Amino acid sequence: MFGLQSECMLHVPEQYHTLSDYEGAQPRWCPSCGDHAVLTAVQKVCREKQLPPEKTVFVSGIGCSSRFPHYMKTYGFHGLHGRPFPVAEGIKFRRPDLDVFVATGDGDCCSIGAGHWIHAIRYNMNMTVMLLDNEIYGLTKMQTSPTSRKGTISNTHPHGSILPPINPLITTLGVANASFVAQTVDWNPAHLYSTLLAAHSHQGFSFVRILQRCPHFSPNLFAEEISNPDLTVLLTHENGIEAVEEVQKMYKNSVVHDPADMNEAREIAQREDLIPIGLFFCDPSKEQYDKYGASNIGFSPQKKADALNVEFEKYAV
Ligand SMILES: Cc1ncc(C[n+]2csc(CCOP(=O)(O)OP(=O)(O)O)c2C)c(N)n1
Ligand code: SF4
Ligand SMILES: [Mg+2]
Repeated sequence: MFGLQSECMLHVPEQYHTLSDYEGAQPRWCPSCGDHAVLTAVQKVCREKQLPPEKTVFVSGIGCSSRFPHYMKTYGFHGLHGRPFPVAEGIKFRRPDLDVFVATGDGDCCSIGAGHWIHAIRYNMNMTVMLLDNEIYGLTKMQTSPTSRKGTISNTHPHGSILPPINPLITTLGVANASFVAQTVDWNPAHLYSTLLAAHSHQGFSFVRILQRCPHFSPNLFAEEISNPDLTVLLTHENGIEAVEEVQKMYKNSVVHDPADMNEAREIAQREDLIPIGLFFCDPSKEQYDKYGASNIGFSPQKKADALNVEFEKYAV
C-alpha cells in the first residue's frame, strides 16, 4: 500500500533566473562608459531578488543612459526626453504588481524633466530610480547640463558654464514626501550594488544619484576621486547601505549618519570638499500615491460604470 497522495507528489523547483535571463541587447555605450557598470549592478540585483523578467519594467527618457531598457531582457519603455516619470507612474498606478525601474540622465531628469521629477518624488510611488549623472548631455554630444559644475567647457558654453549647478540630492531632499535618497558612484561596483539593492527593497520612490563617468566627453571629471579614495566619505549606519569589508577598507573617511535625520542629510548633501556616498534619508512610512490607483482593479466594465454613475448622481440637479 502506498502512502498518502501528498507524499508521492513531485516538487518542481521554481525557475532560477541567472544573469543571462536579464541580459538584453548588446550595449552600444562607449567602452569604459559608467553606464556599463550600472547595468551589471542592476542585473545582479534582479538575480539576487529573482525578479521575474515578465513582471519587471525598465522605463527611461532619452539620452545615452536612457538606452537602458534595451539592454535588459525585461519589459521596457524607452520614452520621450524628460518624461520617464509620467510613464513609470502610469504603469505603477494601474499595475502595482510590476516591479518598476527608471533610468534617467541629468538632462532628462533635472532639465527638461524637472517638473515631473519633483512631483514623482512627492507621489512616492514604489519604484527604483537611477539618476545616471555624468554632468553633461552625452547623447547630443556635449552640451551643458543643469548638473555641470561651474566653468564646464561644452558646446553650449565654449568659454565655460556660468551658473552654479543643481545638486540633485539637495533638490530631492527638499521635496515634501521624499522617502529614500542615496548616492553612489559607478566606479565602486560593491557600493553601487548594495545601494541599488537597498533602493529596490525600499517601499516607495527610491532615488539613487549615481555619479557616472563619461570618458568620451569628460574623461577627467572624476579622475581625482577615482585615484584617491580619501576624497570620498562613506555614510555608515545600521539602517544605512550595507558596506562590505572591501568598501570599508577602501574609504578611510566615514561618518555615522542616521538616515532618519533629514537635517543632517541636507547638511551632508551640501558638502563640496568630499563626495558623500551612502544613504542620506529613508522613511518608509511616507504616503504612497500608487496605493490609491489600484482600488478598482478587477472590477468588471459594468461594475466600473455603476460606480461612476453613483458618483455622477451626487451632482445631479
Ligand atoms: C523634447 C526633446 N528635446 C531635446 C531632445 C534632444 N536630446 C536628446 S538626449 C538629450 C540630453 C541627454 O542628456 P542626459 O539626459 O544627461 O543623458 P546622457 O546622454 O548624458 O546619458 C537631449 C537634449 C530630445 N530628444 N527631445
Ligand atoms: S557619450 Fe559618454 S555617456 Fe554616452 S555612451 Fe559615451 S561615454 Fe557613455
Ligand atoms: Mg548626462
